[in-house]
Amino acid sequence: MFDKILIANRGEIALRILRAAKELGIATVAVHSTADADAMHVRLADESVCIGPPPARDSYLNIPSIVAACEITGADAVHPGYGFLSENARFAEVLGHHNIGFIGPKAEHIRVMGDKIEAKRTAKRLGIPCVPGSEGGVTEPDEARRIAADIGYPVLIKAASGGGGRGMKVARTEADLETALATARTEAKAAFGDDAVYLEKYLEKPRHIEVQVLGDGRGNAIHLAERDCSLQRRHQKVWEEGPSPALNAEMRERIGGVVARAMQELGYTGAGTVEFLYEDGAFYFIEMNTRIQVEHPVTEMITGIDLVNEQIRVAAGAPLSVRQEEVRVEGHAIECRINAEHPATFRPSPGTITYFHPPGGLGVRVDSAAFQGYRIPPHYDSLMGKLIVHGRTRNECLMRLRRALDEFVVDGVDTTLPLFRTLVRNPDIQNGLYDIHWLEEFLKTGGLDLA
Ligand code: MV4
Repeated sequence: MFDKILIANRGEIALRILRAAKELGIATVAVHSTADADAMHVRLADESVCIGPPPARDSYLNIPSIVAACEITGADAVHPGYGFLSENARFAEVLGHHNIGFIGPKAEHIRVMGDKIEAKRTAKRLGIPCVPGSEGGVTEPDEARRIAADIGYPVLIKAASGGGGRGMKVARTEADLETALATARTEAKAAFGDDAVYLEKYLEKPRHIEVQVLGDGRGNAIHLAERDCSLQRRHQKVWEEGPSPALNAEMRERIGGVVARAMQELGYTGAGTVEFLYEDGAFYFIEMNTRIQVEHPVTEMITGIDLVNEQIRVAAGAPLSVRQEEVRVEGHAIECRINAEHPATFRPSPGTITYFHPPGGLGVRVDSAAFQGYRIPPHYDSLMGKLIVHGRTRNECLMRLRRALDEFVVDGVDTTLPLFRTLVRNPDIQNGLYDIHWLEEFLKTGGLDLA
């Protein structure tokens, strides 16, 4: 097992990793920018190293600084969290060259899944159902027209280096296609330095359902059911829950089994998420994330399995602590991302938290690095904390969530708490009847009346 882990991240996920390391008896090193000198992750770690000025590219993304912090402190592994360097294959390789463990998958798997064309090719080869579309990249209008005529309109053009919704273009008819292709390629080149794009059938009203996996890199891989992350705004998840209100136990077993077998064949190491669009009873692979995700507590609450603990164990060469037959989904969990943003305009609201009172009680978890007196710096994302609630049924979970949201007090900055207090009382949400467009539609049609 590792003796000392360096946490190459900040905020709530840095705390989450600290907790897992401490429970394993592993010493911890925090790194921080000058803007985060008084952050909670720095205070709670055994040691800390300042790695640069506030902009992430000069600190949390600075590979030489982070490697130097490992050398100075004698850390023998790095946990990257999510975002920042978590899906940077070169970072994983550089750490390897310095004999430092990377708590994540093999660099090769990060790289494959980072290229959405390669990811889809790999998924297909492993027997995971994919959205109908081009076999690989598309450059020529004639080729695009042939494929689109075959799969049928509308079609979607996606950037190979995209992901997370950036650089997508819909073509509703053949008349739109040539322009959509040219625009998508130009935008992809500008945004990612790579003009490779591919074509897919555009699904009009799917849900976003993602399967959590864990692999030991030595031929054992399991699934931990799914999360439904359909409630998003501008490709930012807002509310995540598991299990999905749209699936029954049989469908869950079926897709989970397909994904676990695929990851077993791939020899995948650590935590990963296989993302699907789900429409009319069918699953379509879109992407795979090779990191721990923001919404991982939803899965922890319904399975009781500590995902970060498992990540650390397998990275150190240990087997998973749990077998597939031992994984049981118990009850229901919902996560609300509490951002320091205006609840209607979503304008970031950095500043000092003058009062902070998180909710508590049975089935209530708050993952946050915030505290009374903390000054939220303006340099990073606006996630202030996550409220995760568990109940024996979805209805119990919703009732408990309503209570927990009413208990949560944050003064000094705007937060998205009022949005959640409205959502938890909405009939469509209560009935689990929503797709990937529901939230944007709700916000556009004035569903959020904060008067
Ligand atoms: C799609 C799609 C419809 N059809 N692919 C957006 C983010 C990226 N991960 C994939 N995305 C989509 N891919 C096909 N073939 C619709 C979306 C999409 C979306 C997906 C998940 C959650 C929210 C979304 C919001 C808009 C579009």
